[in-house]
Amino acid sequence: MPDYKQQLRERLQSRTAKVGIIGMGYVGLPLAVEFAKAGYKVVGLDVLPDKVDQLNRGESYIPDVSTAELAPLVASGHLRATTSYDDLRDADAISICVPTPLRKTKDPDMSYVITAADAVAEICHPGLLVVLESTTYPGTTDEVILPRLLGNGLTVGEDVFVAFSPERVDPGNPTYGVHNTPKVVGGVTPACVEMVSTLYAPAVSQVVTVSSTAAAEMVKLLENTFRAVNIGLVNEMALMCARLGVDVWEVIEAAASKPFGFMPFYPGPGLGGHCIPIDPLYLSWKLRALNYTARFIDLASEINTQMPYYVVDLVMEALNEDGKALKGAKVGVLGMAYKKDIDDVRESPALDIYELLEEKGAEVSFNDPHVPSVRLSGERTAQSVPLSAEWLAAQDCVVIVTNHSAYDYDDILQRARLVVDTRNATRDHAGSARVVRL
Ligand code: SAJ
Repeated sequence: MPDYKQQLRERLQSRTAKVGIIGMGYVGLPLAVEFAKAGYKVVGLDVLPDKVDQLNRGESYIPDVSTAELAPLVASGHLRATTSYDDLRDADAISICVPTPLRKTKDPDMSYVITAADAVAEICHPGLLVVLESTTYPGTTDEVILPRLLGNGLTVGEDVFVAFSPERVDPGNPTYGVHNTPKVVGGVTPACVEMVSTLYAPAVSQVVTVSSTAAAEMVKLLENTFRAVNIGLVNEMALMCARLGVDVWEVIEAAASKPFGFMPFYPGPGLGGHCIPIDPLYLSWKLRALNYTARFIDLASEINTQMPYYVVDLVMEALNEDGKALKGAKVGVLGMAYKKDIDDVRESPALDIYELLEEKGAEVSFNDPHVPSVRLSGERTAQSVPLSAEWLAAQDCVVIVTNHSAYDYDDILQRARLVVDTRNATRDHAGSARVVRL
């Protein structure tokens, strides 16, 4: 019986291993690049032929991966892309980096993970290491991935190795990337932990091992639930400060002067992105199946999802102060992306605010320097309008929903007559506009 663990260890340590990455998105592509830079031969699989063709031309479509960085790796043969799982048949290790969204019913959509797991099971062979990176509920690796691989009569920890390692990619982060963000890993057996640690060691600054795949799955959920719950707390602080007539932004800034035991979060128009609004609901869903209610997660989600309605109420009240009804008013939204200086509108609260304003009868338009157009409900689309003095002056109310750095807030306050600022973006700026802050 060959010693598959020793064979795999040698291939990984000598960098002669072939590594497959399933899903060449904002997680898979940066990981593929770091594995290729570490010396592995990397094959990235994606279902979109255009992406595969673009990658094989050495062209990047992910802002965090430059073409200048990608092209040499493709030219040297260390990185190539494919749409066929046949090209992964001789892989020594495979990382699964596919989406884990929510269904409309707010339940986990595991279809991408299951499709990938079934495909890997078809090509699974003795000596293969399989790592799930997609954010998911504790138990997924052991309950969804592992059984599919063992169907080949393999023994985990002896001739197949299975692990979980949460992705920690923060798109647009200028400081942290795959190479300098510690990588948490958990394996089904100690041998699996050794193999996954050996795989990642040359590609990342630090490997952090935990005792099980469930612990590794839970690490990621703690990280993002921590954010969602603290954002929910500070959003409720904003609602309470409004009732108290206290400036929540001043309170947070002063609290942040405490050098220990405090971490500032900031109120906003709601919770956007493909991580923070979604990951905690994977955890609460799993716990419901275990007859436990994750109260903090549910309460934070309730508060965060009602923030767009609160913003629309602020607009309505601000217009009312001017003797105007929201119905028929011109309202200009500044920023549709879910956070500043990015172009991603997934789960963006700006979309909710836009449509809620429309439902109230307002004449709504938006500007976002990073988002040329957005898709609205009912297959409608809206285009970003040029940020002109005329457009600003023509609005009965301008709502700052995303505080992009590209905006000239002095000019906005000079040109607009009424501004609802949901991000405290105008705190250091002045103009003739009346400003209402969250
Ligand atoms: N938000 C607030 N108040 C805050 C912080 C964020 O309202 O104090 C809002 C943002 O506007 C956005 C949403 O919450 O709509 C999520 O913002 P985020 O800063 O958490 O950014 P994300 O969604 O890009 O989160 C990612 C996550 N990275 C991974 O999952 C690997 C998260 O773990 C990172 O901590 C986060 O980036 C980051 O720190 O930038």
